[in-house]
Amino acid sequence: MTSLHAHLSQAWGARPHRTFLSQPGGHQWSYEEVDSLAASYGASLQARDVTPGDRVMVQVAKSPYAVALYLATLRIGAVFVPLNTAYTPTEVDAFVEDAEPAVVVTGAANARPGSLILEADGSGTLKPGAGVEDVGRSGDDPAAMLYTSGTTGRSKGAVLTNDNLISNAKALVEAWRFHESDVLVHALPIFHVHGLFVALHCAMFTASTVVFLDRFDVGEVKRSLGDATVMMGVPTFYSRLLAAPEPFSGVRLFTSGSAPLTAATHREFEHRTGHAILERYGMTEAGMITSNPYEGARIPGTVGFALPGIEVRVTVDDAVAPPGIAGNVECRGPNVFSGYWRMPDHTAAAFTPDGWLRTGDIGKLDASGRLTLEGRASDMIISGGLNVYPVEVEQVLDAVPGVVEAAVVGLPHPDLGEAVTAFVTTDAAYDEQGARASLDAIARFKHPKQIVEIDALPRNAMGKVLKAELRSRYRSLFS
Ligand code: MCA
Repeated sequence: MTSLHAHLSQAWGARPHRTFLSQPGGHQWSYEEVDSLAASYGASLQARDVTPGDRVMVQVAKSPYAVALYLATLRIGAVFVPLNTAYTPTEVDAFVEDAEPAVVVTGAANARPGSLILEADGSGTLKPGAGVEDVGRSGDDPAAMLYTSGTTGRSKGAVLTNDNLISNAKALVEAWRFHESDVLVHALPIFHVHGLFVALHCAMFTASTVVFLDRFDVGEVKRSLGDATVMMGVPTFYSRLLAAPEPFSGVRLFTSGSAPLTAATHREFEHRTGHAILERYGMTEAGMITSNPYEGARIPGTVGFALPGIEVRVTVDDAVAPPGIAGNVECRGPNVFSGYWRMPDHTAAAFTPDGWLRTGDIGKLDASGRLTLEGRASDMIISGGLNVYPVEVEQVLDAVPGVVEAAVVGLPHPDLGEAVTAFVTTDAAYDEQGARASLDAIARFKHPKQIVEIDALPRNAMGKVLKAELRSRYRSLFS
């Protein structure tokens, strides 16, 4: 029994009638119900000639039907490729070209030639079929591929195996003491590691219940927390909850990740609710890597210790750094992905010669092994838990008539943590409306919250744009 689906179905096998996805004011989906829908979707995909190892690309609204489609893909041994629903057709074209999916499933609003349609209410052209038996998969076989953007602007498909996902889920269940009586408030999207693998897998591996919300709505989340024991969120969730906090007395665990949780938010949340948010750290290529302890001090500004079975080290100039010295954070373990899809050079570059994954983050370990992150090696921006690579936005702006040069940075933002901000030098042909129109080629969460016209971009003697100087000079733009 090595496939992820085999592990999951064994976990809920003894309690098939237990509520899996509970939609407030809506239907309560049992594990059996979701999984038998998955078997039916699996048959439909097989009828479209989807075979093991084929990619199933999915850009659909969050719904129980979408969860069933994920499980269907696992059941037939295909590779699940979820996409952010905010991606534009132009962005999706690039993913389709790269992944060569056997099937693309979208909502009607994002329909593309030949795609199957699945709406949030289950309607569309993806009809349940007769049912399907699980296709056996080994632990090394791919289960999912998630796209991460890169410093070059070209997206890379991170291939995650069955074993990657199984081992990480088990580590989290153990570290966070997940158990069958947990009720998890789920307000995250399900096209990223956080909402799909961290949150849903913890629930599925323990056959516990998920209060399944379409999106983060602060009122709905607060109501749902009344009957819940766990919530997982990005820091923006917590800063929004702080606007009107409550004791949330039934909740045993709040976790935060995908972006740095400020020490101020951590302390304020603890002061006002009594809960010390447990911050953890991960990345698409490795799932979850470290976590603050369930028992023991959750120290604001730190991301805790390596999860069970995972090793973390810090290196400087290729040598392992002693405690207290900041350097490159690297990790190793069964959680680490198998590589980037059809990109052997990028895959090789992602690992050290002795096989550790280079996370791209800068941090330091203390003598007890607790990790503190200090920054990122790249200019990547994390806005509301979503990664944005400046080069992607700069490429669009550079092509706008009237833009001479563009530089994009993340600036501190009270709600989103960092806000995408563009600095442009312009000539007479520039108008901001035209620039905004060009940005429609990329997802709206990547659009600069402000485009600032300046006389000249600060540069060093080599002519390189000094982004740190822009960040420092304009750090109060959004405060
Ligand atoms: C929405 N908008 C954003 C963002 N989200 N702009 C910048 N950054 C964002 N994150 C824009 C929309 O384009 C829209 O713009 C306007 O805000 C309103 O959209 P809406 O959907 O109503 O926004 P929201 O509900 O306020 O969403 C904010 C959010 C959401 C709740 C923070 O972005 C969110 O759920 N983020 C979580 C992302 C996540 O799961 N990340 C995990 C990936 P306009 O008005 O111009 O159209 S990272 C991961 O998985 C790693 C491995 C890990 O460690 O976890």
